[in-house]
Amino acid sequence: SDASRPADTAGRVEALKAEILRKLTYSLGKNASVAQPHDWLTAGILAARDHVVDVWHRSTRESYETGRKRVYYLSLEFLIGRSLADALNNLGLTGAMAQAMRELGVDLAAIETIEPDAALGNGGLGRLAACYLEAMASTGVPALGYGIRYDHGLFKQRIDGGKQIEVPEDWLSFRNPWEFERREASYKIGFGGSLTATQKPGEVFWEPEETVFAVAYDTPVVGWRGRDATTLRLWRARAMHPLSLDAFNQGDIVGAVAERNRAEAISKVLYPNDSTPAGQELRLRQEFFFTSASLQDLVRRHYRQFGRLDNLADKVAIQLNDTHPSLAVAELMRLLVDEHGLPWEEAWTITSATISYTNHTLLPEALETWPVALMERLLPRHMQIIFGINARFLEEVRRSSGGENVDLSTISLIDEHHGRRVRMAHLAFVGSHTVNGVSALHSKLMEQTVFAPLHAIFPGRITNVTNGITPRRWLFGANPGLTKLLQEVCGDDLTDRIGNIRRLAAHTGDAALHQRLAAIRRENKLKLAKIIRQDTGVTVDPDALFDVQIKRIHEYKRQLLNILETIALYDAIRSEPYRDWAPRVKIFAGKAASNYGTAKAIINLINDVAVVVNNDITTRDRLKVVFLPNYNVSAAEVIIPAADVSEQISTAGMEASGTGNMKFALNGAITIGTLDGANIEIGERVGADNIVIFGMTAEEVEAAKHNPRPTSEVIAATPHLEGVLDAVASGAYSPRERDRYLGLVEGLRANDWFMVLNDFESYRQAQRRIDSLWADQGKWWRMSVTNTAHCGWFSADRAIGEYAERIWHVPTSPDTTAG
Ligand code: DL6
Repeated sequence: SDASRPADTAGRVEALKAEILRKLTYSLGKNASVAQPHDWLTAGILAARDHVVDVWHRSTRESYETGRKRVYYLSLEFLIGRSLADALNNLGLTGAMAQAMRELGVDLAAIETIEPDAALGNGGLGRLAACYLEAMASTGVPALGYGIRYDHGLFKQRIDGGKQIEVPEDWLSFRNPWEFERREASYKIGFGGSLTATQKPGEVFWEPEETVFAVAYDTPVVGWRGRDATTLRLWRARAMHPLSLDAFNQGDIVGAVAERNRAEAISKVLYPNDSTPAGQELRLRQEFFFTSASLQDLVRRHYRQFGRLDNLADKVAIQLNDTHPSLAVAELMRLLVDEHGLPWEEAWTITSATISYTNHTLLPEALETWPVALMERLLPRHMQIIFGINARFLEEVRRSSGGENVDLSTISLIDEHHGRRVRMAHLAFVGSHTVNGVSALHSKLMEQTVFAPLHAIFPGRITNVTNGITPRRWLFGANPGLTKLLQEVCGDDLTDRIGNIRRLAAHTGDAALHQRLAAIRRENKLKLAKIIRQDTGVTVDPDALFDVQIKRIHEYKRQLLNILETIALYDAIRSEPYRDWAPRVKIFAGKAASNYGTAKAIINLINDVAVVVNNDITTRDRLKVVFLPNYNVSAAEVIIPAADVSEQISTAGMEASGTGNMKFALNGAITIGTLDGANIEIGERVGADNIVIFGMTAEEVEAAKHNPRPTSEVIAATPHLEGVLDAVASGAYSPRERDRYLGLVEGLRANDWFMVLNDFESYRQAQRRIDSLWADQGKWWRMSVTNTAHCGWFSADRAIGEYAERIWHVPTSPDTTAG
């Protein structure tokens, strides 16, 4: 997967050695004889970074000189993971760097693993943003990602007595060698205060009560073969007055730094809530902080370059990653009207021609709204602008529809039902030229449900761009063994044209290929088994089927369904121990939001079941259950290439897309899944025989919610279910606290909102289908090959190509997206 040319390797190695030693000596002030692993890591990163910077400067200069349209990707989350291996791979320097380090007495692979994960995100949404920045760099789309430089990313998870313990994450403790602080690029961000109308109609002077600085930190992101680079610009909050000397001199030490603490709290920590809006003032301050800094920055850059703003939409595309940055609509209006004196109508035309919005969830509890009163207090001018947008919008609808057939309360930006709140998704929708969902099903449901009234007014505004993943990190980087084999079969240029992976389909039945694939998988499983042993103390058999569910813990993702079925399997093995059971290792990993009690109880249950199952000698070589602590990007890179089965079992209609599902399938795991999100599209591509689908459809779920079948009836009609629920509720898995799961089970018996009971039997049968498929290894590997062969389409390059063509209207370089 290394893009380096063998011919110049020797020269490169020598040059890299010299660069590393120079960094070690002059940037870190260390002598090689006393350097610690961390020093070597930093020196290696700094050496690699120089190469990235060369690309970055060329790329930025080129896009500036040609005046090309640029994409600004606003995201409150970027879940990056580690960067060194990825950057080296993209630069084609992996081999040379490994050799250079080796000659310096250092093991590159070992030091790569001490790079901390940059975990500035919760899950899929943040990881998607990271994949897209890399894919834009790989497909020649000039782009800048804007976000927050959190001092502390997503918490670290420890498992203590089976329970999740959250520990603060500290990725910056050794500083961040990838970034450049840009003190000169700092902006004032206002909060609160008063408004005064100026002489000019429509223009308002806002005098904030509080002002903080946003300071930029830039990280270059290099694309494949080092052709181009994009920028990740993260904002850090700083106080205007870091210290009050007066207070200090009067002995008020705490008061002296109060302003500083309040200001810096904004970029202190990532909100660990996944799919639920955090109803906290600090969260709103974070959203406005990074949105305002980003817009001030891009407007200033544009104005400096072109000296005018009427052509903003020709040169700038702003993509809102979910509703977190949707204040961009109001902030861009404020900048254009109040700061640049444009008339409202013109400003509105520019704003809505520049902004587009991606929706990532339809869960009603996850749709952001903010109380009008809070907005008025914190952002008085923006609230006024939102009222202005809303009044014009509603008036326009009323006029054009003649006031008929439109319930204005459903489209208003203000929800009047729950104590006046601003609907952020409505704001983003109305202020955008295009709104996209992230899988075909999700986009269809957007039209039919949450956005139906707006869709009726703006038909054609909603479009779909099914998510994608970068094959550089998730195949070439994470699974070098498979990549090498794929290059042999599909051609060396597979890494440039992921579409060529389809050539593998001609070899579906090749037994020799199956054997080689099985050997590669086994190696990957051995590596994972070692980590499992280190982290959980459990020994697992690499020849067992590795059945994996890794993602945030959430009721709709249904880890509970998985563990309940595991219990049923455990019971079945115990009652017929002499049957020929396919040995399985059930692998779970994922974090629960710290305030999400049910999700934490599910983690606890999985761990409790693991203790019982793993210590039972009857089932010992047939079933193991492990919960790997502290799931993150780096863990996923080891787990995914080792998976035989990929669990994608969300309640249909609830998982917007999923991206883990794509990574597993590309690496050859067989999906067991519902007809939800992108599972459907994976199924369409690999064919119904090569995926194991079960459960209710989204329509059936919807119908069942409106007309629920009594859970007692469902349980009575489902074999094994009562026994499983009883065991859990009565403390069979929590003997020292027998009622630990009483609430969890009672909750299920009271209401099966997530269709865990309803889908149980169908899931159980699907698992038994998996067993029989596994028993026929020839068939298994045919399925696996088919999955890999047909999942190149889920490349982030394809997704970025669609955004570029249909939403941003920017060209991509044709050679990378081809195939
Ligand atoms: O689009 C990326 C990712 C999807 O793959 C997941 O299906 C979806 O759950 C996730 N959405 C969120 C929503 N959070 N908020 N707000 O994380 O987006």
